[in-house]
Amino acid sequence: MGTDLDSGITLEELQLAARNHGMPLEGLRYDVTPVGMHYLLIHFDIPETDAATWTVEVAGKVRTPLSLSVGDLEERPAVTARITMECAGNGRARLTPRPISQPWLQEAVGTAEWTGTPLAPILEEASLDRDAVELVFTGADHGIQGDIEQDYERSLSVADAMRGEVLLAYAVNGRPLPPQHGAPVRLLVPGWYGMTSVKWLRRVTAVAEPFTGYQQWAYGVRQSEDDPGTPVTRIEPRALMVPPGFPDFMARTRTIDAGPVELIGRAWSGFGGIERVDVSDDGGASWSQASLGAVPESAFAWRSWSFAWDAREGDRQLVCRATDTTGRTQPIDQPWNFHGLANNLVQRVPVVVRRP
Ligand SMILES: Nc1nc2c(c(=O)[nH]1)N[C@H]1C(S)=C(S)[C@@H](COP(=O)(O)O)O[C@H]1N2
Ligand SMILES: [Mo]
Repeated sequence: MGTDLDSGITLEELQLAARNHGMPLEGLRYDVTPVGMHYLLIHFDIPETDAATWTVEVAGKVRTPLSLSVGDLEERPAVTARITMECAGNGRARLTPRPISQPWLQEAVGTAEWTGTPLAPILEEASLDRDAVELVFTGADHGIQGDIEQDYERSLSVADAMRGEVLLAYAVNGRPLPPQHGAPVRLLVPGWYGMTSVKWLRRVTAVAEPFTGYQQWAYGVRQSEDDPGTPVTRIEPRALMVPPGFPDFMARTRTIDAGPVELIGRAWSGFGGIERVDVSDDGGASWSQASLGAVPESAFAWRSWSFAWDAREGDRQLVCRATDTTGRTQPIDQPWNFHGLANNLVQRVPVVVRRP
């Protein structure tokens, strides 16, 4: 059937996959992902929220606690920024042995225009105590993970939370946030993997000790459960292409007529701009450089690329690989980690090129 995926996906993984959808790769065509095509990741349930009565509390180690309604946030200076978001678990389902969680293949990405107000001036207004080291962001969703009952919570150091691009967002692609993307207010941390951007944001708590909650631990690159590991932060570079030709319904393998074909795709990195994208049609034995689209206006948005492919008859395997301005690139063979995080293995697309 032309698929090399491990067939052992469990019903529990399928249950998660049906709730948390990815962006169909043909969505790479759009500069801004239509909201319904943007990937989704929701650990527990989408909570019931009411924008009319919602408040975000700023509390803990602050001199002036704040309680901000959605109206208060809308009255503050507004910023709209194009931001590519990706789930840290993207690619996990291709690892062997497969880390059991949301089984992303490679589609947990999207780019939206988020509107909100910068967090830094709000923290300045609240006036953090001198011993505050981190801000803990608490969502309204609640559940059990790793046998621990919890609200969804993540923290940032004071320095990271004070970065100018960090927003409390209340709109996406020009409309109020829909329930699944965090209505009525979410945190948005451009350049970082998605877990940091807490949805249904209820509380921002300044604390004097580093936060050690479950989700802070769970997003670490570690080799085993008791390995202290390295926290996942910024998005590793990745390029994806729109698979060319047409698919087989089940296997998704591609068929295309021989001749000139324009391959198109996007590339991004949370560490800096994209420097180059390389394309191979022989599984990575030989590479050519793709043409890059204009440098995006936003430092946190993906960059388009295209490649004039001469599709010769036979079985081909397309591969694309991004390199960012810091020299980070994508592995050809994936190193494994326990939760399958920050995994940016190159995309491989098998294509049957037929005589026209
Ligand atoms: N409150 C809350 N915030 C959350 C999550 C969640 O489950 N609850 N999931 C996180 C993860 S893991 C990701 S990848 C992003 C996904 O954002 P999106 O669904 O808007 O694409 O939200 C993050 N924020
Ligand atoms: Mo995620």
